[in-house]
Amino acid sequence: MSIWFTEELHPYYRKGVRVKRVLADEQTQYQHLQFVETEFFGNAMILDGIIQLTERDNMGYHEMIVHVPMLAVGQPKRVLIVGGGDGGALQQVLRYPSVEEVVICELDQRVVDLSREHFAASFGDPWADPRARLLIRDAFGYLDENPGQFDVIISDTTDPIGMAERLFSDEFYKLMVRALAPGGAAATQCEQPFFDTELIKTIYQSAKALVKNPAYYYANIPTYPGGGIGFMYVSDTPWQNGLKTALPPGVSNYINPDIHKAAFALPEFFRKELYG
Ligand code: SPD
Repeated sequence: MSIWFTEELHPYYRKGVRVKRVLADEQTQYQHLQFVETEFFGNAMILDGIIQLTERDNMGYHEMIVHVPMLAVGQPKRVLIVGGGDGGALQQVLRYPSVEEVVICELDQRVVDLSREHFAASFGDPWADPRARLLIRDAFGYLDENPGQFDVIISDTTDPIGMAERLFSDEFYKLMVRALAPGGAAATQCEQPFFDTELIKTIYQSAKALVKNPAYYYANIPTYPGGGIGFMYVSDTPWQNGLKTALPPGVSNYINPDIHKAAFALPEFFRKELYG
């Protein structure tokens, strides 16, 4: 049997992966959740028809969204992951011996349960680490209740559609920066320069009003639209501080010092749009 899964996040662009079999398919309280085994990319999680991660190419996403702010801070102790129920970002955060607690604020328990089952071969079971604390709740209220608490915040979200749209708002960025400890750093899923130029510009302006050193960076992920995705680094601490810090113990498959630096180099059309 061979099935093509075709994603249409934008009405003018499609991409597809060949699927060997469907592993899970359910409507949760919040979304349509599917896990499939693909022919090339290993197991994949799809939410409301959009690929969130695959076993083969998630490392570009998770290593970059996690290590860039973690390395900039140096010795992060308290970390918050907004979303991230698949466990990929959590696995990377737990590589740091300095980390004492990671709070994961995820809305959908089923994402965690099924990811534990279908991504065990790639992520192990990061949820079993005593430093991980899962909260099944909306991040807005949690951020509001925890000013100045986190050395690093990682906003590991879906695309800005439906309930996730608020996670790309000025209100969210204000709450997130307020929840950072002095010198802390955040990184957020911040979409694709070709398809989402205006959204990224708006977010950059929000970030610029809140912190001294925001910057946009990019990673290659073949199963995302345009072959990659970007992140907004949000901090008073310059991201370049992280270049002086060694990667934590454990295997990195995407980030290295050259990639870390090069990720902040932007194509000219987009650099002009963002930084003028
Ligand atoms: N267009 C797809 C964007 C997916 C971003 N979320 C990925 C979650 C991985 N932990």
